[in-house]
Amino acid sequence: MTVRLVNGSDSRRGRVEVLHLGNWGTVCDHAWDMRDANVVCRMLGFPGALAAYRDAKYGPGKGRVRLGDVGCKGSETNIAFCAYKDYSDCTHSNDAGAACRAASVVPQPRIPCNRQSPFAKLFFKKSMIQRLSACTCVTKL
Ligand SMILES: [Ca+2]
Repeated sequence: MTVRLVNGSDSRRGRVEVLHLGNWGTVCDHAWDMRDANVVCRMLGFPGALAAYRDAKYGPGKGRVRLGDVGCKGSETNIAFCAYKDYSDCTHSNDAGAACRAASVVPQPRIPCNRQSPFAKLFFKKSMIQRLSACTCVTKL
């Protein structure tokens, strides 16, 4: 099953939608909780969830309310492996939402420093202090 987050202020939050047989649908918030949101967030490449929202926090979706009574343990790699009903009598006023934790900071790639790089200046200065002839810049993720 494929998921996405819709209508949030950034890619880490939004209304949870699932793709099934070519159609995007929403998730009923009955039984929607952090364990379920954790699975959704990890499916999207985030380390986990910050919050699980009910009552269409990110607005009502369109299409079918695709999943109901989602009962993840929290360790599943896909919401398809969780218990759920593939039908729901919810309306879109009960669409579930999620906010995901930001991806953890990983060792960042070092790029050659140059004066055009927006992140170069600080590092260039620092390297001058250290009397280095070259410096390295760190890209901001
Ligand atoms: Ca649940």
